Order: sequence, then C-alpha cells, then structure tokens
Amino acid sequence: MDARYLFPADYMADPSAHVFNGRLYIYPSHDRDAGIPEQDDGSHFDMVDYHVLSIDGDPMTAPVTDHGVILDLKGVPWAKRQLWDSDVAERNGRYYLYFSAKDRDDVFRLGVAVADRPEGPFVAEPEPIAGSYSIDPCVFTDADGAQYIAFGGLWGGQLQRYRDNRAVYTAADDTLPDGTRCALEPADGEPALCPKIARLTDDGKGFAEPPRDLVIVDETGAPIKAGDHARRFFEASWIYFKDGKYHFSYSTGDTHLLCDAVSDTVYGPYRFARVLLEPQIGWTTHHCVTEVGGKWYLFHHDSAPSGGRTHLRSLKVKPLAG
Ligand code: FUB
Repeated sequence: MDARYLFPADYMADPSAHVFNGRLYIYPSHDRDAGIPEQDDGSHFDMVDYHVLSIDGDPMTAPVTDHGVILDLKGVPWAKRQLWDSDVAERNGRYYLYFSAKDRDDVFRLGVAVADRPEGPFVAEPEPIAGSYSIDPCVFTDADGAQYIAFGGLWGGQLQRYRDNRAVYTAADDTLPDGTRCALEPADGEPALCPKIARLTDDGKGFAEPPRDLVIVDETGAPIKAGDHARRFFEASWIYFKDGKYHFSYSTGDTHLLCDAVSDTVYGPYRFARVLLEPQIGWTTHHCVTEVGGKWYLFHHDSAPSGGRTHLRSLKVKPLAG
C-alpha cells in the first residue's frame, strides 16, 4: 500500500503524531463546512473543536480509534474562531496541547491546554501564550528534555505582519488598494520570512526567550530568498531528530510542496535537503514525520475525498521515503 486514508468517516487535517505510553496518537485539525466562501485569508477554515485519534499497531493497517472532542472553542476563553493546527507534548506525565486560534481582534495567537491523559479532555489556559502570534505550533522535545516550539505561517497565518516579534502592519495592509496581495512579504531577492523557534518555559506555558528566526539556507549557505517559492517557508513547521541530525520540515504553500531541511543544532540554520511530498489534491499541504515501532512515517492530508474542496481534508499516512 502506497498511502492509507486514516479516517474516512470525517474530514480532518494537519496531523501531529506522537507515541505516548506505547500507543500512537494523532492530533489533527477537525475540518467542517461552515458555509463560508473560499477566501485568501483562510476564513473558510472555520474549525471549532479538536479530536484525537489513536492506533495500536501498524499505522498502515491497524484500526483507528476516534476518542472524540478533546477541546472545544467554547472552552478557550480568549479565542473567537478558527482552531487551526495543533501539537501535543508530554511533560512530567501531563499532556500539553499547543494550538492556533484567532483572538477577539481576529489576530492569530498560540494557546495551551493541559490534560492528565493523551486522550484529554484538555483544559485551556485563560490567555494565549504571552508574546505569541501567527499559527501552526509544533513542539520538539530534545534529548536533554528541553522543549522548543516552532511556529509561523504566511498569508492567512499573518506571519508577514511581524518583524522582530512585533506587529508592524495591520490587517488592512495585507491587501493594497490595487488588489495586490501579500505586499508585506520581502521582495523576491531578499531573504524569505522565517519560521520562529523558542525554548519553552519549564511549566510549558510560555516562551523562555524571545522567538528566534529559524533560518533555512540553500546549498551555498545563503538564506533562501523570498522569491524562491519552491523552497521558501510558508507554514506547517515540524521538527524531528533522525540519523544524528535535526530536521525541519515545512510546507511551501503556494507551490504545494512539503520540504525537509537539516541541521546540527535545534536552532539551525537548517540546510535545504529535499522535497518530502509532491503536490496533492487540495491547496494546503501539512504533515508530520514520526517514528512508530522503529519505522518512519509521513502523516499528511489531501482533499481528494471531498472532490478537491480545500477546507475539507482527509488524513493520510505513508512510509517516509529515504
Ligand atoms: O488547517 C488550517 C491551516 O491550513 C493550517 O494551520 C495550515 O497549516 C494549513 O494546513
């Protein structure tokens, strides 16, 4: 089998997969059709809850269990809409769900919710992570136990509004009067905007340091340029450690690729290495790379089962090539 649709009964996307206590858990976004027309700012991705799935055994063949809702938008005091990509990390026997949502001012922030079991239920903190912005958090636990959060996403994910961790543009700046979009991204010949990375505090609820640029470089060591749409970062950060190297994998957005870059340190710079997945049916592409039972897998999504509707996506898994 080349790839498996993991959960045909429902539309889910943006998988983050981890083995906790010997069982594989998958934390996806829970897609739904809210009747919102497709828009460049991604408002049609109007999700209101999270589920968790689990698998005992081979991810390519074993049954998948849906444990139901683990966090609902109504349970997040600061969030107004759009529960987007999430990830879960274990710390001292408790489980921390990191997620993206829009606050009351329609600004994306990152939130934390805590549970005693991987299956939840998760209880959200009353406020978003101080100093957080944009979308798509992933948390990597290093060999020494230190945990790092990487995040960011362009266009609807609002990363282009920020410089040096400060919002320097407003929503109105995202589209110029002549209709030009993404005017806030650097010019094609300049270094691309970077995903961010920060070590987490010991309680897992905050940044222990100002987020840094996670720089992706080309074969010469130069930062990837903003005009290099086949290699520049767009969204969907994921960090994993394999064969003695840190890997940063990500989506290129409008060129619909999943790419992989490698480094000797968790902060980078990460050298562009290869394409992990060619374009699939549907606009977004998002993934994680996870070791299960000694084998490596690529979890991702596509929109084939919904007939290509961008906001109704289906989870997939395949063995990681190479
Ligand atoms: O699911 C909503 C958004 O679509 C995610 O946050 C992005 O990574 C893209 O997959």
